[in-house]
Amino acid sequence: MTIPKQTDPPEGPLAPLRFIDVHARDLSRVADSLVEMLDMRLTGVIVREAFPKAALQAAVAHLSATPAPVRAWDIRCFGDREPETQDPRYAGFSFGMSLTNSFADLSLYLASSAQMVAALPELFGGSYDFLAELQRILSVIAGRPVAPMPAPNGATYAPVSARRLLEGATLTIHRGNEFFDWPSNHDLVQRVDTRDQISFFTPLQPPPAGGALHIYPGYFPPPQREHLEVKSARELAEADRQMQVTVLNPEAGDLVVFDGGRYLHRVTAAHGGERWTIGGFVCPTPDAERVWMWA
Ligand SMILES: O=C(O)CCC(=O)C(=O)O
Ligand SMILES: [Fe+2]
Repeated sequence: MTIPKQTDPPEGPLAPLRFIDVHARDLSRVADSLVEMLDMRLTGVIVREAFPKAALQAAVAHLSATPAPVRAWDIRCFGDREPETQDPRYAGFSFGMSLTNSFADLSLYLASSAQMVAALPELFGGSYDFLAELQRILSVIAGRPVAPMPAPNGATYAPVSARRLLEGATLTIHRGNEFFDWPSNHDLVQRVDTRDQISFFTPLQPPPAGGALHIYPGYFPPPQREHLEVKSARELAEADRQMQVTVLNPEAGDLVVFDGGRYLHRVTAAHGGERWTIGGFVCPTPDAERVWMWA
């Protein structure tokens, strides 16, 4: 089996992976750690039991209802037009259109974001303010205020999207910094320091098996990623083992914040049930005074 040789990404060598794992009650131990991620002295943090499971389960129930309070988009719908039909081979959905799946014209994305912003207060059962708690935790990690990013004409980027992977669905190998020059990111790159895009997410409901986050210690270019993706799940798992990926299996309510901008990563197929997560991205503003979140 051919395994891609891991090299340095175009922007320079990668540091060895390093994560800090803390319980939410010890959050102060990861205060100001965002700057360490931006400087590549730290790959990420895992904050255990950041959110109550019952509120997260309420969000899954609300989003599963018909009609859903927020429209679901095919997670693989990269392109330049509105997807008309969802592709059953991929069986992955994003509640709230994600910016990467959007187009140069942001109107559809911003309409979807408005729907998510309007739905968020009720999504977690009404009495739990998920967004406020998420902003509080991220602000400790960022060491400065974290808030949803403003958009043109008084609109707002969605601070989070919810991701649903049906049985067998995956998130393929990618890294966030490669999205900055996509047409859909043209407004975003005016508003943030684009040195590094930091990912965050929390499982709403992990699948019984699979659905792990694999993070690669090195870099390989898109053609080799595609070469890997067509391997069987077993071969790809073996390739990942040989490449010494770091495997994260967060529980419902654990918050993962990591350097998904520089480091390639993927989510393995969900098995035995669906995988639900909610998350987005953060970057400091160019003056470093605050941090914007978007999805
Ligand atoms: O599991 C998720 O929802 C997203 C994982 C990922 O690719 C990211 O957070 O950048
Ligand atoms: Fe990612």
